[in-house]
Amino acid sequence: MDSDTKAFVKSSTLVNSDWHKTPEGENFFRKFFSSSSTGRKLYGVLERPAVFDGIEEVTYKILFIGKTGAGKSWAVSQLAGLPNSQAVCDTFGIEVTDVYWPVKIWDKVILFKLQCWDAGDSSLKKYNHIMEACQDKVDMKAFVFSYADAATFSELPGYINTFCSKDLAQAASIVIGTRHSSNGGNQVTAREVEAFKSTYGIDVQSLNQQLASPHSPQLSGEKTLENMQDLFNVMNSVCEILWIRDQQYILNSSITV
Ligand SMILES: Nc1nc2c(ncn2[C@@H]2O[C@H](COP(=O)(O)OP(=O)(O)OP(=O)(O)O)[C@@H](O)[C@H]2O)c(=O)[nH]1
Ligand SMILES: [Mg+2]
Repeated sequence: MDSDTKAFVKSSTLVNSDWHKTPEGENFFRKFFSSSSTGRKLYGVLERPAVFDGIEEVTYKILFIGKTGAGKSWAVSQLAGLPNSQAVCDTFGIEVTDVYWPVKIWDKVILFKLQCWDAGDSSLKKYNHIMEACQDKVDMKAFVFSYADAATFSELPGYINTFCSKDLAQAASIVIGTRHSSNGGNQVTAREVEAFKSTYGIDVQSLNQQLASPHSPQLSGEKTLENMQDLFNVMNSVCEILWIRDQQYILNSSITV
């Protein structure tokens, strides 16, 4: 892999990861959660969250990459709070889902609009125009594997080599593991994940398979917050990595001016 990719690895804690537990954070997050349906507020193409005036909004394109069945579509559903279908179904073509997520960086609240591009693995490999559209101006590559399927993990290096080509050198990277079980039974071990992290220098975050419960995710109550902790971990890491990448880009530009 190229050295540019490693440069965007999360190296510090800029995002306040416990902000949603503070009165200010909880008040803010209430605008993004609803007690009905999946718990999250969903937005149509022309809609956006009602947020306080003066909040900075930043938009990024994230491409989800991984073997078929790894859980790319499932992961996007989780991040967006969409209702989940358990049906096994390859994604045909490209699906783009907008996910809004507020974070507190130092003393500033920033609203991230993440455009999640999810193409079925077979469509991505088969059609050049799909590959080109997905790679165009992408800000982050989210490599996905399933803890329940070791092959999805062992094939990650091949995907990383393919997608970390020169054209995508400016894009940041993260790895998201789906179907993580806290009670053991994972086909991919914590030790293998740690070894992967130190070899590739890419942050690895996990989504628990129980996260999909349609009745649980309200933003109040200890148990509910615990259920959603992995969602907060993934979203905060994604935003932080993108933020660091931008700061490094600004720094490098100002040095060369
Ligand atoms: N409960 C649960 N189901 C999961 C998880 N990850 C994947 N699935 C299910 O596994 C199946 C395959 O996942 P998808 O998200 O469709 O796989 P994909 O990576 O999008 O595959 P392609 O579109 O073919 O490239 C679906 O039925 C998902 O609902 C998980 O962490 N928990
Ligand atoms: Mg899919």
